[in-house]
Amino acid sequence: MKTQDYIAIEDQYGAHNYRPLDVVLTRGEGVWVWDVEGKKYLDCLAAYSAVNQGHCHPRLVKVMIEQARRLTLTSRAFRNDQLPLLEKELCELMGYDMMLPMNSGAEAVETAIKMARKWGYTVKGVEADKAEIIVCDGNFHGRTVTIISFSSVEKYRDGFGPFTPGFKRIPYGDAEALATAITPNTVAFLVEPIQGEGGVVVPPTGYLQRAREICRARNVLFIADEIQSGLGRTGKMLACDHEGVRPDAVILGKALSGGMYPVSAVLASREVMGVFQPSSHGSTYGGNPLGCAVAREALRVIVDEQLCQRAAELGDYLLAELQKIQSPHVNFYRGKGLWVGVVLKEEAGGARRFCEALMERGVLVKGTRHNVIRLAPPLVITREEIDWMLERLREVLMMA
Ligand code: IF1
Repeated sequence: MKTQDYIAIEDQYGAHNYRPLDVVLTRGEGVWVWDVEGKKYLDCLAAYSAVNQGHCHPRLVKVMIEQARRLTLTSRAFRNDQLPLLEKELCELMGYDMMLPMNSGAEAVETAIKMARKWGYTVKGVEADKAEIIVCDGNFHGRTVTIISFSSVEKYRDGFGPFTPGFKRIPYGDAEALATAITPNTVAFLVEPIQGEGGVVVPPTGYLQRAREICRARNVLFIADEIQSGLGRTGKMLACDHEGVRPDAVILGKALSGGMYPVSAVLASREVMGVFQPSSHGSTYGGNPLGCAVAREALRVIVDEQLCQRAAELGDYLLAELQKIQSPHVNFYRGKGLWVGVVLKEEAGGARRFCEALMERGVLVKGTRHNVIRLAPPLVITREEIDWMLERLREVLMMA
């Protein structure tokens, strides 16, 4: 079957909730993927940073296969011998007391929301059903009804009401707006240290630190959604590390399993995570031994291959080289680590045509917010591969 055959089938049988580029991938290795026609591409999206370790990392494939042969799912009605080890290793690596495993990122965000509310009622003393959580304009935390309830993007919400109350939105990057928005009923501030969907928006230096201080002073939980920004992408294990900020809770997903299998988690102190009691929360697949074994190895790969350091060094190089491209279409470049947004001018006509032109030349990227091209290759990329990508980017950004 050819590309068009697969597309025709998907058009007929698949829900049309995406408009992907017309490339049908069948194989991946490191930073490279191949389509069904045998054409090779450099993957500069890395499945929205889930594949920081590179496609089909041999160590992850090995653990996945071995664990699949041994035991894959017990449910949490029984214990398994992988979950305790992931709990210990992840908590020690990140410096937290406790963790709670889930599967998708959205589920982990929901978990953090439930945790914050329960903490508000049982520890902070907020009156029943009055808890408020503050979030930011331009946020992206997932697709559940509760999460889209506080999205500022109309197309994520349109037709899906009624929505979950209890959220208040403030401008991103504005710590004073946070101070003003907090009331005695505020239990948490939920924030992305860098906004991904928003177009790789890096907040002003000092913002996270200031927000952290405000939350501490006002007895509000500071919760960082590091699902996309965490695990090396920005050049540190957590994006909050750039400002020496330690959130009350951290949400992880995506690269926690290196693209093998969905694994997400919430990390917090004993005081906060302690609000969960038996039967108060859970998931059939959450904490399953297959996912846990893969996540343990995915974390070891990040450490062993020094992916944070690689992202920091190569990210600086990428941004510096990009800034040399005097494109008539580019407004400016921004980003941190191996996570860069090419912000196009309004007249450039949107990111899609540039993404398509790059695809023609063997580079896969995805636009966000219509006028930002996002570059986020697997962190195992080499300098030579970045040069290869830059050559093609130069060509495309200089076209008419
Ligand atoms: C899609 C965006 C990226 C996330 C943060 C939670 C989640 C995500 C910070 C939910 C997910 C995704 C999902 C993907 C597109 C994508 C995305 F452009 F939409 F915003 F990455 F930039 N928190 N991000 O970025 O995690 O439940 O999906 O596992 O197609 O919706 P999930």
